[in-house]
Amino acid sequence: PLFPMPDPLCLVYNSDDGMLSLNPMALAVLHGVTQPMVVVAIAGPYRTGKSFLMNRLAQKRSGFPLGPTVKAQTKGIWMWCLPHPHQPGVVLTLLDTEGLSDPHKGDSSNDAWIFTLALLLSSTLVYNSVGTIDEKALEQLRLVTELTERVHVRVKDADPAAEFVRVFPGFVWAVRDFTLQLRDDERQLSEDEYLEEALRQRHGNGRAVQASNELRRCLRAFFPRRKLFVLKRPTDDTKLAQLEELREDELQPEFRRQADAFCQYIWEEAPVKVLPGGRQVTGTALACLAERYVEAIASGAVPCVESAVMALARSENTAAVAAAVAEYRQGMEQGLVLPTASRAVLVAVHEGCEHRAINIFLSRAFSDSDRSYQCQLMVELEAAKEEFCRRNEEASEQRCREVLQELWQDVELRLQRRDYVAPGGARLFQEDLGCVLEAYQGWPDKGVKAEAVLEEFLRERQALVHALCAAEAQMELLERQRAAAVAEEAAAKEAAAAQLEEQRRSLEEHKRQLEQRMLKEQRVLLEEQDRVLAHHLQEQRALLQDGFKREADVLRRQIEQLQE
Ligand SMILES: Nc1nc2c(ncn2[C@@H]2O[C@H](COP(=O)(O)OP(=O)(O)OP(=O)(O)O)[C@@H](O)[C@H]2O)c(=O)[nH]1
Ligand SMILES: [Mg+2]
Repeated sequence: PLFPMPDPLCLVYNSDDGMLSLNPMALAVLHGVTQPMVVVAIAGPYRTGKSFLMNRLAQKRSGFPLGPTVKAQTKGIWMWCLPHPHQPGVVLTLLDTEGLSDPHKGDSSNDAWIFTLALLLSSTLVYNSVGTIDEKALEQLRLVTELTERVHVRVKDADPAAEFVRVFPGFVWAVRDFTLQLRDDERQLSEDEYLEEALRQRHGNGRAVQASNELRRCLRAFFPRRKLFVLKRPTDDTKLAQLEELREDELQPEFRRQADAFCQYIWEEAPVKVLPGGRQVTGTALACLAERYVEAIASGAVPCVESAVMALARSENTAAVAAAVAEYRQGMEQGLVLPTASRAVLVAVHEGCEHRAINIFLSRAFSDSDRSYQCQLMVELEAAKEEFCRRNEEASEQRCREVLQELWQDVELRLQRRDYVAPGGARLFQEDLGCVLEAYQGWPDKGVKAEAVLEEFLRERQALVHALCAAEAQMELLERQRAAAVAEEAAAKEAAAAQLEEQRRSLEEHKRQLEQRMLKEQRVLLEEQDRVLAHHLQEQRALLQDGFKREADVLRRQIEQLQE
């Protein structure tokens, strides 16, 4: 078993020449996790205690390696999948990333891609920095303003930034070694008030003010869910290098309180990662997304959320069809004893299995807007049903032949003894044939081919009777044969009508379940839309209040577009 993971694994390798690639071992772990995931990523300047904080989220003393020197420790993106401490059945996935702005590296584009990946893969992004939220700290986040060049939400995107709010994670800022008091002149400030204050637009026309205002605007526009935690230094300088070896009670009480509040918040509030449209992301899905994004970056393209989700949908929907058909087959195998007394018995079992199969398909499939996968499912279920019908007929044919064989034994014996050639033989034959037919009629569990097999059987005996020259007997046989043929024709007609009716019912079942599902999807989409609208409106009000009319107008236009 690969999950839960005893130790973190590297998920994204970052080679010395700046190429990103995925670790197949880590992908294998993800592919095996079918539960929904809360994905928490941490990013920020190098050597600022990111890995240490992530280990606390994992409730482990060690895990993500720290390294005591100034040399950057974490490379690429590391992953740790653990059972969620508060939500049963949910997996908490921690992503620890390589620190930004390592002076030994000097490749800011590579930094930006790692940051972008952490952002795209997580449902909550923790940005970790040291000191305070001042101009310098904001400057380190400059790559947020360049995200439009690094992320496309839709394949065809006129205004990529307008869509970010739909897909971006929650934003948690952790400020480490925070030494100031949270006060604004005379008033005590909460951490969140401090963050909002730091993100308020500043008046002034200088280049620097404009640039930092742009960053503030982006942070507010892209991340409607924001939260700040300040943490004191965990211990005094002399012990910092051996943090991992220290007992919990050797850490500063204030740091422990703050770090605990941070962890509680993440465990309680960080949401399960969802795709646009509300679908929960499992480990398998996260692996697919990671593959798409890294592939795009490695090929020099801009990762696109929509196309990654579409690729995921294709593979999920194919799997959903396969799972639904497998469920159907298994249900039929278990529910049927072949041959069935009638086709209706088979159809009743079929309808139950079909219902369950459609359910399984709809619970897994998504973004099947042209319903092509559902059509494929219908075709495959119909083919599977036909196969069961065929097997049912074969079983019935075999059973009927065996029954006739057995019942005919005595007649065969008399034939060999030439009993029917003697005077009165024709009458005797007639009587024996009557007995055989009566016994056949009364025989149970012959299945759907009872009439057809009987007719064939009698036809085969025609030549024999002819040879016996028993005219009477031959007439009798012909009469019986005609009757059997009529019965068979009637049965065939009935079966055809029943089959039409079955197909109609099957179509209705697909339609009914689909309609229910579409109503639900529509509701989720509308809710999503409302959230985005509410966020834009709130931002617009805030901008107007602070006297930023031009920026507010831009948002107003976006709002109008959305309302359309
Ligand atoms: N001053 C200070 N040091 C810390 C804190 N947390 C951890 N450290 C120490 O700082 C050093 C680096 O910690 P890491 O957790 O590896 O930092 P990181 O941000 O993951 O570093 P990179 O992966 O190299 O970017 C270690 O020696 C830790 O013991 C903190 O809150 N304040
Ligand atoms: Mg680290």
